[in-house]
Amino acid sequence: MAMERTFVMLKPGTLQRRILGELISRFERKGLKIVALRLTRMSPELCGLHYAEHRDRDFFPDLTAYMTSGPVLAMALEGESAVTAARGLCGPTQTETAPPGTIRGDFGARTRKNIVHASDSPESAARELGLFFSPEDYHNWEDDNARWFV
Ligand code: 3AN
Repeated sequence: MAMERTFVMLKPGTLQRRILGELISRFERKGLKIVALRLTRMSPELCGLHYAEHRDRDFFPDLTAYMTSGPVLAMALEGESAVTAARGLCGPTQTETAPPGTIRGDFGARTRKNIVHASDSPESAARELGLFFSPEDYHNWEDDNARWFV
């Protein structure tokens, strides 16, 4: 296992439904360390960069409309195998069949109104973090509880 940094984004529906705090808690309770946090509104250009691999998909216009409809919360999280850990908390992409216990299984009803994003590899995490954060946004605070999570 390796220490990793990953990117998680809580999408506009999360704020609308007032479940932002509840979702942040899930990542904290897993033992992941928040090292950067930013509430921001995505532009269509940023959405195109973030979801570059989906630009030609039929759902892309809907995805862009949703992602730019309100603020998102961008998070940088650190921990052992943080990429896999965060993806596991989110659950599979198909929200309709995501298992209970995952964020998508517990809070989401439709894939097109997905409420959370988490990077799928350390390489994707580095690229996506670069779209949302500058080097000075990171806080490398001492984690006194780290020994409980390894
Ligand atoms: P994940 O978010 O699990 O990494 P991706 O990268 O395949 O999954 O998809 C990015 C986002 O695009 C999804 N979270 C969802 O909002 C949307 N999306 C993906 N596949 C579909 C689909 N078949 N129909 C509608 N929206 C989709």
